[in-house]
Amino acid sequence: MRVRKASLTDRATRVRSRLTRFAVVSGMAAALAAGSVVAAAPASAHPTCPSGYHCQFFLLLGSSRNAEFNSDPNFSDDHFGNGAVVNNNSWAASNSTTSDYESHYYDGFNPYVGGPGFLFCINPHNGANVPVSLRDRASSLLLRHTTSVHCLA
Ligand SMILES: [Ca+2]
Repeated sequence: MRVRKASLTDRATRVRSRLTRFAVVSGMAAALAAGSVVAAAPASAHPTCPSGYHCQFFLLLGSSRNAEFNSDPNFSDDHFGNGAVVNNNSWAASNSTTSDYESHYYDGFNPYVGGPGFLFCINPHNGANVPVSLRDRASSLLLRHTTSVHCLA
């Protein structure tokens, strides 16, 4: 009974967060259509990602955030500022490394160099909103020094 109640609560929370996302994205689309917002790819780490950290965002860059100082093999115990779990739930990422580490994101847990599940990477001092096909998939973070991998930003 307890488990069932918890799972219903989780489902309700998820539905609410989807609705919130829909409202936010719809609002942005309307603003874009009205020409009141200039869309531009950020050329630097997002200012809300603290120096030395690798950040994931619930919605677009600058929205509710989680910051990691090191590689993290499992996002299921990490939460955004709004309380939502980070695992399979992020739409954007930013890299404020102070040691030239690239942020490499993977679909599964316990990633390793050359292993399966690589989704995308973010170069030092950059940030990006993740393409729709890669949203809500990142489950872990692997920091790598300068690689030849083509990153989102
Ligand atoms: Ca995943």
